[in-house]
Amino acid sequence: MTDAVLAQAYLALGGNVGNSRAILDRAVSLLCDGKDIRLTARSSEYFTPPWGFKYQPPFINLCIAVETTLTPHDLLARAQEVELALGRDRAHEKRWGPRTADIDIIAYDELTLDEPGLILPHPRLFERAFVLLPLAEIAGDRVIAGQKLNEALAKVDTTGIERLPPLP
Ligand code: A4P
Ligand code: MG
Repeated sequence: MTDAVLAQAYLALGGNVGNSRAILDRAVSLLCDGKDIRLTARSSEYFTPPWGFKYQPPFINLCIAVETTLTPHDLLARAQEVELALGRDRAHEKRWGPRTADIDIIAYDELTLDEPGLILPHPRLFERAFVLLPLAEIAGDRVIAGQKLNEALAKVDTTGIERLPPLP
C-alpha cells in the first residue's frame, strides 16, 4: 500500500444472524486486506438491543478505523462485496431488520457527500448508541460533523448495551 493518497475512514459493522462474532471477525479480515485497506484500530465487540425494528434478535456491533487508498465509492463497493460474501441477502431483508453482516461507512476524512447511494458522514450516526459506543472507544476525541464523539455518546441512551470481553 503506497501512502501517496491515504484517507482515514471509520466503519461500523453489525449483525444478528448466525454466529455474529465470528462473521464480523471474518468481515474485518476480508475488508482489511492490508493492500488497499489497512486496519489501524478496532473496538471491542458490543452486544446491543435491536434499534429501528425492535422485534428481532440483539446485534453484535463493532467499529474499525482504517487507512485506505480507495475512493469512498470504491470503499463502499468493497464493503458491499464483503457483506455479500458473508451471506447478506439484500433482496429478501427488511429495512433495519435482521442481517448477517452490515457494514456502514461512518466517515471518510473530512468529506461530506450527499448522493442517493452514499451519504457521508453517515446520516444516522448521532441517533445510534450501537455505533457511537464502539466508535468513541477508538476515536473519542475525533470530531465528526462538528461533534466530538465522546460528547455525542453522552447524549444517547446506551441502556442494554454490553461490552464483550475478547474471545479467547
Ligand atoms: N448508503 C448511503 N450512505 C451510506 C454509508 N455512509 N455507508 C446506502 C453505507 N451505506 C450507505 O444500506 C442501504 C443503502 O445505503 C446502501 O445500498 C448504500 O448505498 P443498507 O445496509 O441496506 O441499510 P438499511 O438497512 O436500509 O438502512 P441503514 O440506516 O443503513 O441501517 P443499517 O444500519 O444498515 O440498519 N440495531 C442494532 N443494535 N445494531 C445494528 O447494527 N442495524 C440495523 C440495520 C438495524 N438495527 C440495528 C442494527
Ligand atoms: Mg448498511
